[in-house]
Amino acid sequence: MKAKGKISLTNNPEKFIEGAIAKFIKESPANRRKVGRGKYWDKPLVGFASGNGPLFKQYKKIIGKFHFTPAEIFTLSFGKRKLPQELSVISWILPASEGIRKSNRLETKYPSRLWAHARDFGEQFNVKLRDHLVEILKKKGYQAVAPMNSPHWKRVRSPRVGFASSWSERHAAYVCGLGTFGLSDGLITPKGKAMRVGSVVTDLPLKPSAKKYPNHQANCLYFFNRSCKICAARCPAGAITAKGHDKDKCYEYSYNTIGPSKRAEYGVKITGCGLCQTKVPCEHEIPKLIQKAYKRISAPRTHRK
Ligand code: B12
Repeated sequence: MKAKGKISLTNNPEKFIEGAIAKFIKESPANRRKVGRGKYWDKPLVGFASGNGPLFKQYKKIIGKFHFTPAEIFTLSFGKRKLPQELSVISWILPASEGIRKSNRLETKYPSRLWAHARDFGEQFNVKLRDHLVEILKKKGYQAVAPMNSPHWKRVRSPRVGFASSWSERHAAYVCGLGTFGLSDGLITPKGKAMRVGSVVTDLPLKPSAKKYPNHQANCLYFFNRSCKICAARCPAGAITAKGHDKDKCYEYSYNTIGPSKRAEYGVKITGCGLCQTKVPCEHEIPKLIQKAYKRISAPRTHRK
């Protein structure tokens, strides 16, 4: 007998997927910190999009020809004959827990030990989460692929956009209505920018999430009113200016300048940096001023006397 009120994949697929992701975050031992108590990631944000939407085609121009459409990664994974008419994209945001964020807020030069652990072990959890969701969907009879876990995914060095890859998790999250890009390039979501992202492409039909933001930079205070730039002041590599994010400087600092000594000290294979993601107004929320503006726009108009 079915448990009363249980959300199934057939009666509410979106809620079912959200529940499965939230449950894994809550229960998986891989989300438990190796140092101290607590988790790497808090409750997620989850969004959905049609894989056939026009933005994925536009990404061929915005990012580069090398960026997969959902249909391309699906075909590479399962062959052309398996390509259905409709595909869906599921994207999630893993907000860094308060302890991780707090520790990095205190830093001015290097990422904290906890931040580096979240970058390394927390992303290992994210890899498991992608596989877990693919497994669940397969058990229910649907095909699914996590582009970033696929052998077809690759890093790309493009002459036009610099460091990139054949599937950008943030661009997928943007299509799923989960946030917009900031001056630092970080995706600013209702749970902020101190987070990691994941996604899966599937043939399970899902209702696309609402598109909440007016443009792809709307949640950044600098793009909103030319103020802030706190992420630029926080960057120890001088990689962020009014012109945007210098990926080469960012890479050089986090991988080559601080990387070798901190990797050994913290016991990780990769440290990240993330100072631009903490102690900024978009760390764990959309900046308050922008939230107010959204409320004004969506508030019902009252009759003036
Ligand atoms: C390559 C890479 C890097 C490179 C380059 C980053 C970059 N900007 O692309 C380097 C080494 C510098 C880097 C650094 C870091 N990374 Co990194 N990295 C990646 C990786 C593997 C691929 C990114 C990719 O494909 N980018 C594609 C290019 C084109 O993206 P872009 O240049 O940012 O895109 C711009 C344009 O497209 C533009 N745009 C122009 N016109 C339009 C129009 C529309 C409609 C849209 C939507 C966009 C758009 O908007 C964007 C922002 O300016 C992803 C994992 C993944 N598969 O996504 C993680 C990822 C981006 N990194 C991540 C993180 C956390 C970091 C670090 C904070 C390190 C750390 N963990 O401590 C730093 C700083 C990140 C930053 N400020 O962007 C997270 C992002 C989380 C977030 N909050 O945004 C990701 C998504 C990993 C994950 N799974 O969560 N990273």
